[in-house]
Amino acid sequence: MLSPALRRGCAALAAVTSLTLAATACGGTTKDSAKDDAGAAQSGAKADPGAATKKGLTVAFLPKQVNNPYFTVADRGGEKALKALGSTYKETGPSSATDTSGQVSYVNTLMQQQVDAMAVSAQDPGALCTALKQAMKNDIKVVTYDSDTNTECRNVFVSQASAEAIGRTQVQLLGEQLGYKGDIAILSAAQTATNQNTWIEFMKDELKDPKYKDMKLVKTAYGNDDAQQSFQQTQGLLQEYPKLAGIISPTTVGIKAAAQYLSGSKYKGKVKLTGLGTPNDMRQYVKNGTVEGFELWDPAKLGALAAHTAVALSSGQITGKKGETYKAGDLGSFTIGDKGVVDLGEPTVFDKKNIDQFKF
Ligand code: RAM
Repeated sequence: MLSPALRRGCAALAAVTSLTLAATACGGTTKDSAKDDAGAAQSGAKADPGAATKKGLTVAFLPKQVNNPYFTVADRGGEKALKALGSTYKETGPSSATDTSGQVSYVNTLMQQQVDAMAVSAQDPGALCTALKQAMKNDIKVVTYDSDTNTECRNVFVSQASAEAIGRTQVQLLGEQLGYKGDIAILSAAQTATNQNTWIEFMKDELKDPKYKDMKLVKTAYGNDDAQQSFQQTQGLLQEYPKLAGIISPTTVGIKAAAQYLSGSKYKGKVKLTGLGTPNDMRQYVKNGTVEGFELWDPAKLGALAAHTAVALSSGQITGKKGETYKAGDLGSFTIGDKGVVDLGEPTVFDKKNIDQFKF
């Protein structure tokens, strides 16, 4: 874990004073592990940065949930990148974000099919480990993207941005919107989700800052990345805490459902809502005054970076060791950081001034 001093430094860098958040070198949405360099630890191989990029590979995307529009956009980004690299894309995965055993069976099937690499967004950090380790033993490269497993169970984690910046800035946004006063709640996705849980830890740490002394986190609810459950959970939060002042929903499914509920209720514009959403989903709620501002990264770029990382691993250009650098097409060059994590970049804050510039 990061030292408190480093965390504060990272938080300062990520202050929401501009629309684009500052990049931090503070690590991604990853689980701690004794091993620092996951990929290298697995293979013992040496990277050859000059090796030719292999063509004709098959790279499978296994998202948390196939019918989630966020993953549709992300995986399409992966598909486009693989096509440009001369490799084949496939996608498979569960339709529910709480089907952890389903995700394990998909890993096993992909292993039997002898894909060259897989990009996985983990529903649960531990559940997938044994299957992913087995895949790596069979010389299948494993990239996690969006939501990590434990570090020793994959070669590289492609993170959307620094987990710390994502967590802290959502609290900073809500604090500004609330004038730093009132009871707040979190509406998360699945209770096991590595990414959401890591962000929530940073949210709680951010709330320890004295400037939030009049803001109290009263509850964390789970909508399981299901529209109906998220809608009902929002309704339940307002019933349980009628004086609730604000909600943070760090999931594209959750924030959309919460906005839908608030927008049709007496709480519209009164209960503040922020979190992580896609501009396409949230545009109407920003325009009708339900939501002031929220944030996200470009999911298509996350998918593309996962694809490039998988191909770089399969080509031997990288092994997953800290400090290794590789090219990811139009996205530029990336360097692997601590615990085998690569950060895509910086999240963007969307509000009524800029939302029309973003079409995803
Ligand atoms: C949902 C998923 C995903 C998360 C986004 C923000 O689509 O939970 O894992 O990264 O929201």
